[in-house]
Formats: sequence, C-alpha cells, structure tokens
Amino acid sequence: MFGVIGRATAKNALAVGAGLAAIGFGVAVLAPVQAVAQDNHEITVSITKFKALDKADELSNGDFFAKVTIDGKSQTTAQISDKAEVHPDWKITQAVPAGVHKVKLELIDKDVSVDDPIDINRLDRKRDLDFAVDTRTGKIEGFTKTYKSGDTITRTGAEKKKAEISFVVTVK
Ligand SMILES: [Ca+2]
Ligand SMILES: [Ca+2]
Ligand SMILES: [Ca+2]
Repeated sequence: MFGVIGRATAKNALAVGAGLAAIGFGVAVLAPVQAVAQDNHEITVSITKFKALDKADELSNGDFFAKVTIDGKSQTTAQISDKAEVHPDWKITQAVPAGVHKVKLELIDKDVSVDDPIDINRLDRKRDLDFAVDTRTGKIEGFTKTYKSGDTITRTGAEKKKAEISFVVTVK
C-alpha cells in the first residue's frame, strides 16, 4: 500500500494535493480489507481441576483464580479458596479470526499487595503455560506432544507455590 502511495506521490512530485488524495484513497481501500477478517471462530479454555501442592498463603488457604490471555487480551475467572482438590469449571471464551492464536494460562493466588503467580509449568523460572491454538485444525501446540480440541491437558509445577492443573481447550 505504501509502495503504491509512494509511486503516486513521486509521479506528482510538485502536486502536494495529489499526494494527499492518494493517501486518502489508501485509507478508503484499507477499511473493507480489515472488515473481511471476521471473528467467526471461538476459543474456550476450561479449567476443570487444580490442586495446590504447597501453601500459597502463610496463614490461610490460597484464593485462586485463573487468567487466560488470547492474542494479548486477558480475561480472569472468579476466585476459589480451598486447600483440597478443586473442580472449578472455570470457562474463558474469546471470539477470534480463523487461524493460529497465542494463548497464555496463569493460575494466580490473590493477595492483598502483590498477587502470587502459582507454578503450573515444570520448567524452572517459568510459572505459566504458553501454547498456540489453530482454530482451523483444532491442534494445540507448545507442549511435548500435540493435543487437539477437547483433550484434557494436565500440567504440574515444580517450584515453590505450585499446583497441578487440568484444562481443556475447545475451538469452534
Ligand atoms: Ca499468597
Ligand atoms: Ca492469597
Ligand atoms: Ca516452573
């Protein structure tokens, strides 16, 4: 697009008005192109189960919630305070265009000052989970094996303030 504008401007090097008209034309052409990329697919991350493996809080049970970020847009779930295995059935859904999308899953203990990120990734110095979801194929990549839409994925942290978490990613 800039190349087209550049050539048009060069041809009319002295005619500033023509250059501005070309830029205006460029914007008018861009608008319908963006409208074609409709958010007609959907990614849902359901956290079906988690269990804290040590204490997230010193004096009480942890108060946990999940944060799911899809293509840079974050949503959080409600909070659950429990020391036992929890089946929260938290669901986060986001409409997306067809294709591959980056997803980040975090389990967090809510604290008064700074929240505690709970370790759900067995890698050292990495507490959250990053993966990519292809809404066209239903494949979920970024783990040691490739999962597909509807599979239950279970991961366990190994550092201090850790949990085991199970979740399902579905696409439609
Ligand atoms: Ca805490
Ligand atoms: Ca807490
Ligand atoms: Ca870790």
